[in-house]
Amino acid sequence: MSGTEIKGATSKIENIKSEFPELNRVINGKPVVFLDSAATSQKPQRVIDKLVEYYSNYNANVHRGVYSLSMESTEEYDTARELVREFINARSTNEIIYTKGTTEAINLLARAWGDANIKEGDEIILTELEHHSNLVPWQMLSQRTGCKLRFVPIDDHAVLQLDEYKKLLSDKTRLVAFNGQSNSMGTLNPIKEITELAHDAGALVLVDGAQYVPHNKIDVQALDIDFLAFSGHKMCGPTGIGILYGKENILDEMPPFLGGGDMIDMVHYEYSTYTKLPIKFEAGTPNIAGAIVLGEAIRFLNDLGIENVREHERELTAYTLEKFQQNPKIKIYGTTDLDKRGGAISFEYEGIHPHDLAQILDSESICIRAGHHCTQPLMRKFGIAATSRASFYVYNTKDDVDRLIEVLGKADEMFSF
Ligand code: 7TS
Repeated sequence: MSGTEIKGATSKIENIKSEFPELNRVINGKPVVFLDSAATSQKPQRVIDKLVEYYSNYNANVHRGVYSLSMESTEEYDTARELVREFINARSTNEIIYTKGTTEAINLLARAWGDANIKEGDEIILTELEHHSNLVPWQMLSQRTGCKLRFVPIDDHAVLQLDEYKKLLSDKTRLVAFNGQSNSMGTLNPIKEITELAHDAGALVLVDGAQYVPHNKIDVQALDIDFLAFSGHKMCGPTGIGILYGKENILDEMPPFLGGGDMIDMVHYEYSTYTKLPIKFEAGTPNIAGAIVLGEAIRFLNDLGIENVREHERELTAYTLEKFQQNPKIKIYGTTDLDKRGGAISFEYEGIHPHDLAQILDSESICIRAGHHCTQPLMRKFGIAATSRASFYVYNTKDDVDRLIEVLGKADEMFSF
């Protein structure tokens, strides 16, 4: 049935599960239904093949060798950077820094930009919706410098209160850092509006794009954001590779983050000078395979069309919310306005602890996440310790949602005694 289910809907993405080997697994006699893509996505065969191709054919260090293999690996590595540039519409590949992931990208920024530009009395605005990765590095910066962190509040539907945001902005604001899409509540935040207001106040903007970039079209020039962080593994790419985008003039002025090989110009015993962007921020042997394979993941998403990805998930989200709303025992967290949310749905099933629910679902090979989703302050705000979360990606189908609903029914029976 899966495959035919999506037909008739407007989604341009047919069932592509067969391209994802792990989704063809059957565990305990049940086909895997993967509903935890907010944590990490599955990988299509062509992305896996690219990893094997790299290690089988042109494994060699980049930017060092004069021999053909090194030139081949360097060319693939640089091509991947160009693919990333194009994907987010950056002006230049100098603006694309390879990192380990979103977490490292934000830490890089907090260290390199933060330490050089932030002083006591300055303010950084975050939101109540942030993942720990976009909280802790700024808390650490605040401890080092004495700057103050302020938080844009959310309403009961986990939507940012922009009127309150406007009140927080002042001539003390140096940076506004927020996620494009919440991993925990699914909220899609108005990037352009938040950015314009920040710029009017003279502040820079960082978008944590870990959940936004894999699912939505992003154009860093049109949005005029100063920094963007995202991870390859949530967008069909490998783990251990991510991106920090930054406007070239700002990155140029920032001191390096890590010191070592490659990032230097001249090294003396007592001091060194540093090379140009983007290598200035890429000390040591980078994750060459990761970068090249991320390039293949981007080609895969380009072939699908990122707008189609968003549309596909929007349909699945609408379908799921409709089914959830028919069951009075399910409490949905976050907004049900499809223009304001993506495909990560946090919910609570009356009388069943999220961890118990996740275990029951697992016994039927349905993978969802239960916990605080690395948003402990947000959970506290809602007066809960955890939620259950189902999150979608390109390979999910309405059949997946039907199986989730079916097993939720079974769980309900088990707990109704
Ligand atoms: N920011 C957001 C909004 C995220 O959702 C995540 C990971 C990160 C930052 C960190 O990304 P990383 O690749 O550096 O780890 N989110 C999740 C999640 O929701 N479940 O597991 C990881």
